[in-house]
Amino acid sequence: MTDPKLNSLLERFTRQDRLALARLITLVENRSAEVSAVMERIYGRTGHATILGVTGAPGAGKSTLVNRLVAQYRAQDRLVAVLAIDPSSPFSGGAVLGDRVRMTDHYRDQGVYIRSLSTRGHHGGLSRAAREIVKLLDAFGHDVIIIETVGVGQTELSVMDLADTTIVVTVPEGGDSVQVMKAGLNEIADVFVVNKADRDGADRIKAELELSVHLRPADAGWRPLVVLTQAANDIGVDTLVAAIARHQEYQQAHRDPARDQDRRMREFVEVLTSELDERAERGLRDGAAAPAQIVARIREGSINPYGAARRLIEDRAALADLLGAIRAARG
Ligand SMILES: Nc1nc2c(ncn2[C@@H]2O[C@H](COP(=O)(O)OP(=O)(O)OP(=O)(O)O)[C@@H](O)[C@H]2O)c(=O)[nH]1
Ligand SMILES: [Mg+2]
Repeated sequence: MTDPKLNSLLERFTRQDRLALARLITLVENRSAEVSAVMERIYGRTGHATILGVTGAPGAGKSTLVNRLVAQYRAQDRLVAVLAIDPSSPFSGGAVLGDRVRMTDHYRDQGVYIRSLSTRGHHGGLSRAAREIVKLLDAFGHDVIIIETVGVGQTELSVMDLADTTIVVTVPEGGDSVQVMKAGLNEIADVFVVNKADRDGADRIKAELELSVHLRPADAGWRPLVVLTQAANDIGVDTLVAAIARHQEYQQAHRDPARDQDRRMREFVEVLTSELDERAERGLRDGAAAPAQIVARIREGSINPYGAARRLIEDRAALADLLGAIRAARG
């Protein structure tokens, strides 16, 4: 993409053109060379949104609940975005669970932006892509951003790191709270939801979760709240909204500068390392001039990768050439 094209796209983005937002998100999904420039330009507009993470076992009712949350925040006249991290294959059309809920209720509402991000094809860069999309949604002017993800793998969990408030959804069915503990979800929860409270055993799960919360040391900070909901019947969702608000107030009152610094540092390290990673890969692919001999020797197997990597890293000029190749390729 040429600079004027990118500029006009960004200009439309700042005028809250939803198509421009969609285009920029697609750039992130495709890991285009322009992503860093885009992020650098929009970053100053971020920091306004409240970011909620909703996670839990497949079929727990996360999407149903997110739908209800969207309705509640819309009733408060807030602009809402939903990012669904979708583990389903693009080919099977998401038929993981036949009855899973799609967030179609709000498709006509211009105050709601819904996007899904497939977990496939990110080569471990899912959390970076998710982070960048959240930044875009934030910079666009959304007040509330809800990220939905199935709490299974490590990458899905790392996405929850983006959230200001993490909501872990459980259900009364067989041993679900035990699964939650095993998956480490109890450690990241700010609010527990026991959904499908119309079914037997919801009170017992709630008591179990509350017990586990109370077993924490008194000085451990925020004690997660436990909320019963019936997302399908729109019951308990207002209580959940109140619990989320309480957590946010707690965080406001207990701002921890050290935690903010850590978070910024983590973000910087993540951006820096993946930037180096992507530049090196592109540089090698686009045939940066200097490391050509090394690449030739790698290909024929006459040098081992460790020796080759060390030589390249220690040769400042070659390294600069390799990492700079992207700029040359773009300009
Ligand atoms: N009985 C009952 N069923 C519910 C409730 N909430 C949601 N469901 C149903 O549970 C099923 C799964 O709901 P989803 O919202 O798709 O669950 P999910 O957690 O988003 O599922 P995945 O995204 O596939 O992991 C649907 O059939 C819902 O109608 C509830 O409170 N009670
Ligand atoms: Mg879902």
